[in-house]
Amino acid sequence: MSRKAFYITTPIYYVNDVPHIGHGYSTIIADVMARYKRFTGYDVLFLTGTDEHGQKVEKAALEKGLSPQEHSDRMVEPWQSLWAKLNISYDDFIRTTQERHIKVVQSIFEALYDKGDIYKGLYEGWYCVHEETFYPESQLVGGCCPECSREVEWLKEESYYFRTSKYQEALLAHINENPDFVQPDFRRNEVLSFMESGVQDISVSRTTFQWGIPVPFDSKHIIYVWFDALINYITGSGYLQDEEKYRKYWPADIHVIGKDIIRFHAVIWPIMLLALGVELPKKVLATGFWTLGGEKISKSKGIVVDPNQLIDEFGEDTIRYFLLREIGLGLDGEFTKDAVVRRINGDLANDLGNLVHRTVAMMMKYFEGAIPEAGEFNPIDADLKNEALSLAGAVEEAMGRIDIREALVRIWKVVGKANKYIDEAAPWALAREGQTERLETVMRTLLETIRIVALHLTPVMPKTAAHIWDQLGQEGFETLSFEDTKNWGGLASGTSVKKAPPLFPRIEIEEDK
Ligand code: ME8
Repeated sequence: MSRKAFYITTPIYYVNDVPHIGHGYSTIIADVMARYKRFTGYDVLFLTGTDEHGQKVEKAALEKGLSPQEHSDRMVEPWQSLWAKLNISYDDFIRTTQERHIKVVQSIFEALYDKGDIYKGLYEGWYCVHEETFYPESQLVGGCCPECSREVEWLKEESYYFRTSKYQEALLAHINENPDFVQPDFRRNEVLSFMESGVQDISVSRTTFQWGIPVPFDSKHIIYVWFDALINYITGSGYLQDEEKYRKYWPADIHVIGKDIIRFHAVIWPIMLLALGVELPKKVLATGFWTLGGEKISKSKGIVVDPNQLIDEFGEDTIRYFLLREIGLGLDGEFTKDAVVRRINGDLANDLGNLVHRTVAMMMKYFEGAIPEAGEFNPIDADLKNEALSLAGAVEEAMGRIDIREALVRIWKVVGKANKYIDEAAPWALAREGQTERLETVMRTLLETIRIVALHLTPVMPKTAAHIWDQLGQEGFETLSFEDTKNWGGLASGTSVKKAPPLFPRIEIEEDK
């Protein structure tokens, strides 16, 4: 039987600049879901990429004295190298300047034109180059862009329009019938109230600059960058290129996006698909923003946290863990190094690291590392075992809601319980009193619990999970699956643990600054 397919995407990022930690956030969320789904047996397609057309990228290129294509070719590198550094397991990286994408965009534009859903008109109104968005006068704030507060440009040019208004009732019905389509709920309400004021036809072509995909039947026009960019999701699924792949992966299961681009994804994109007669994605998941001093982290505002530096300082798993554990999905979070250090010293060094380190050290001391069999269980052993085994259900439930934070909270509950178990079972006293059989049971119970915890950590902290697996002296980490978290007694007999440096050294804080 063929495995069930799961298709997840990130926003495709503008190449006008290098990435910051906020971009890392949406990509990490998608990566964790992709890894989790693979772990649970799905055939996953995970797509990310770069958005390379439009006035903003053209402007950035001109400022550097490069052609937009040269500029884009250079700027892809910092994105791809950050994803490698963050251990992002994407299956495909799409660039909107690729031939495969250009062809799909042009075909769609032409099909909608032939259908009468794209028509020629005149656009007169405001445009924000930074947001690559048209704004009606009523939406401006103090005459500036409502999103980024920059100055807007007045445009007056011939333009093709997309008949968005025609499909608003159909989209409303879809959103009402599929409460999960836009998540979290409060974002769905935002979309619904935006739609109440009526969806206007949108301008989908420009004539006053060059950098874009030409309208196939009217070379004076280039296609609006958002119309082009949104199509990446379906290009990536094989649409109009590979029928079998497309059938397998489309509709996408989750589009992970930031809250700033929700209207494009929850209104414009589904309407494009409705017009094409293509099934809508199952879910649009909007994340919140990371802020610094209360302001959205944004390269162009000079409010940045360099993810490369952070990874060099703290390690990629720590950053992955921090971003996912610190804030609930959809909410904003303030990024501070102090908060990162608190998580390292608390959850990672004190709780998880210590559990593994203490257990391995005791194993070396009492059994020269050789993993023992367990004897009769006492109630405290059974209690820890049940807690560890019940993690699978709790994690499944949380991940089903894409509540990665809750999954981590549940995992750490077991970590805490295991640390408490060490204190209660007091292996050192058992060793001192020569209660070898009891000591064997306690150590085996701890090791099995750590095995289960390590497996559950795989999607969020793949490197750490592999390190723990190594310290447990086990092999075949790559072939494990979520099912293995449901068994007790999974440690191979006759194996020995291996001593290693602490997983997360504590970071000294200068307290009295
Ligand atoms: O909007 N906190 O690209 P973009 C959290 N090309 N997430 C943040 C963030 C922050 N401070 N800053 C950015 C575009 N992001 C379009 C998308 S998709 C068809 C086209 C994340 O480079 C967030 O997910 O401006 C946001 O939606 C995305 O980066 C936009 O990146």
